[in-house]
Amino acid sequence: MANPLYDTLFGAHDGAPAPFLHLPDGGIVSHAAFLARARAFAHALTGLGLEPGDRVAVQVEKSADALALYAACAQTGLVFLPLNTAYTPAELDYFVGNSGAGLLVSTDEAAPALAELAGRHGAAHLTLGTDGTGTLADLAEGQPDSFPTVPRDETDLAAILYTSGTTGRSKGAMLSQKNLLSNARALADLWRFGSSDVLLHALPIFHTHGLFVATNIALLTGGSMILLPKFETDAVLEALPKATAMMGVPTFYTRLLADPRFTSETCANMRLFVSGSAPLLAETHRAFEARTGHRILERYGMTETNMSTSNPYDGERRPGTVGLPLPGVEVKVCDDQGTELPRGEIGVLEVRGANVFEGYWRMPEKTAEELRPDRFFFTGDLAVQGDDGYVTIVGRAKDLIISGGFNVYPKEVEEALDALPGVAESAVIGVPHPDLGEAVVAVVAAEPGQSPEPAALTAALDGKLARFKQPKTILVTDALPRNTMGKVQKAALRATYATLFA
Ligand code: MLC
Ligand code: AMP
Repeated sequence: MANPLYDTLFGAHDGAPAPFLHLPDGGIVSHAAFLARARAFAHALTGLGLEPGDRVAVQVEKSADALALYAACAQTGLVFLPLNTAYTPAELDYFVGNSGAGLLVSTDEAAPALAELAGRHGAAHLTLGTDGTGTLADLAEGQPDSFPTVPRDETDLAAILYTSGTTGRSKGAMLSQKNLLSNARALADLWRFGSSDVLLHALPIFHTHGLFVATNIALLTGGSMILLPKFETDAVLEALPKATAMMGVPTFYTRLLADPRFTSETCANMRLFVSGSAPLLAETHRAFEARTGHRILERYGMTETNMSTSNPYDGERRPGTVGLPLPGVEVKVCDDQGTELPRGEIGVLEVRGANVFEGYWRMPEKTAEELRPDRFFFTGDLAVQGDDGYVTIVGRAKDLIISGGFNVYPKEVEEALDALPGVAESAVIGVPHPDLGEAVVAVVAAEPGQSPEPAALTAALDGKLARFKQPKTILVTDALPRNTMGKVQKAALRATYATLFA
C-alpha cells in the first residue's frame, strides 16, 4: 500500500455516501464529504511548503474540520500533533519549540497570542473554527477535488502526542502508522465494530482515547460517530438512544449513574460501553450493570503503547480488572530490574508489541530509560496478573495523578508553586474525588514568617498551568511530613486528606 494509514482508515471510504459524522446541529457529514474536505486541507497544507515528516501542531476545538485536518496530515505524510485545548500559551511555547513544528493551527480566539509564538519558533500559523471558518478553511477554498496521496511506510511517523514525565519536561511520544493501525485493527476486531455501528463520541480528540481508540476504529470499520463537543450529561442522554457504542473515562459513567433519567431504556439500542484512561471502580461497574443490564468493558492503555489489554467481548468482563493482553501484545509483570515475576505477584507492568511507540521525539536518553533494548516498554503502572491471564492495575510506581482522565504530574505543579513568593516547598497529591476519580491537592509549606493565601497562589498559577492541572484545594502548613531520610511522605499526606472530598 502506498500510504497504509491513509489508505486503510480514510481512502477506503472514498466516495462512500454513508454518514461518517452526526453533528450537534443535526447535520450529517458523509465519508465522501469528509474526505473531500480533507483533500482541500491537504492542498492548503502542502501549499505552505510543508514536507512529509514535518510536524503540524494543532490546538483547536473539537469539530468535523479538526478531524479532516487529521486526515489531511495522514494523506500528506505530515505528523499530526494534537494539543489539549486547556494548555496555556506558556505551555504551548514548549511544545511548538520542542517539536520544531512547521505549522501551528489554533482557534481564532487564541490567534493574537499564538501567531507571535509560532513566528518566534519559525512556524507558520493558521486558524480553524468549529463552523468551517478560519484561515486554514480560507486556504482550502476552491482547491482541486483530487489530491495525490503522499506515499508513506508503516514505520513512518503518523503522530506525536506529548506526555508529561515524573522528572523534567514533557516528552513527545512518536507514534508510527504501524502503531496506530495495528491497534485499531486489534480493537475493532475484539470489540466487534462494523459499518452499522454508531459511536457516541464525547471525548476530547487530542488524546489517544478520543483520537485513536475511538475515531480510528470508526474510520477503519466505516461506521459513524455522533460527534459531541464534550461530555455533557444532557446531550449524552439525548444521543444515547441513537447510538450503538460509547467510549468514556470513568467520570462519564459516574455522571450518567448520578442522573435518574439514565435507565435501561436510554441504552435500548446500545451494544457496548467501553471504559479506560483511569481506573473504573468495581462498584461503578456493578451499579452500571444493575441500572442498565450492561457490563462495562474496561481496557487499559497509555499514550506510548496505545491499548495493551482489554476485557473480552464475549467472555467474562471482570470488574476491577483490565482484562487480557490484546492479540499481538505481550505483557509481563517485573521487578525493578526488569526480571519477570511469578504470576500473582505485584510488580511493574511491561508491554511489547506493534502497539508500542517508536520512542520520544529527540530524547534518546529518555527513550532508553523506558523502552528496553528488547522493546519491552516500562509502563510505570503496578499490576498483578492472575493464572488465567487477567491483569489488575493495583497502583502506580510513577508519581502521577489522573483527574477525570487527564494526567497531572505533581512535579510540574510543585515546581510552579515552589517558585511563588512565600512558598518554601510544596507537595502535590491525588485525593479520591467522587466525580474526577482523583483530584489535585497541594500542601504548601510557608516560608518562615509568611502566610501565603491559597486564593492568591491559585491566581498566580493561572496562565502558567492549564486549569485541570491546578489544585482544586491548596492547604498551607508550616512544614511537610518527612521520613528519616528527609523525603516528603506523600503517602502520609494522602492518608491525612483521603476524605477531603468525601
Ligand atoms: C475539566 N476540568 C478539570 C478536568 N476537566 N479539572 C480536573 N480534571 C479534569 N479532567 C476543570 C476545568 O478546567 C474547569 O475549571 C472546570 O473543571 C469545568 O470545566 P469543564 O470543561 O466544564 O469540565 P467538564 O466538562 O466537567 O470535564 C470533565 C471531563 C473532561 C471528565 C468530562 O475532563 C474529559 O472529557 N476528560 C476526558 C479526558 C480524556 O480523554 N483522557 C484520555 C487520555 S488518553 P475552572 O476552574 O475553569 O472552572 C489515555 C490513554 C488511555 O489516558 O488509556 O486512554
Ligand atoms: P496517558 O499517559 O495519558 O496515556 O495515561 C496512561 C495511564 O492511564 C496509564 O499509565 C495508567 O496509569 C492509566 N490508565 C489507563 N487505563 C487505565 C485503566 N483501565 N485502569 C487503570 N489505569 C488506567
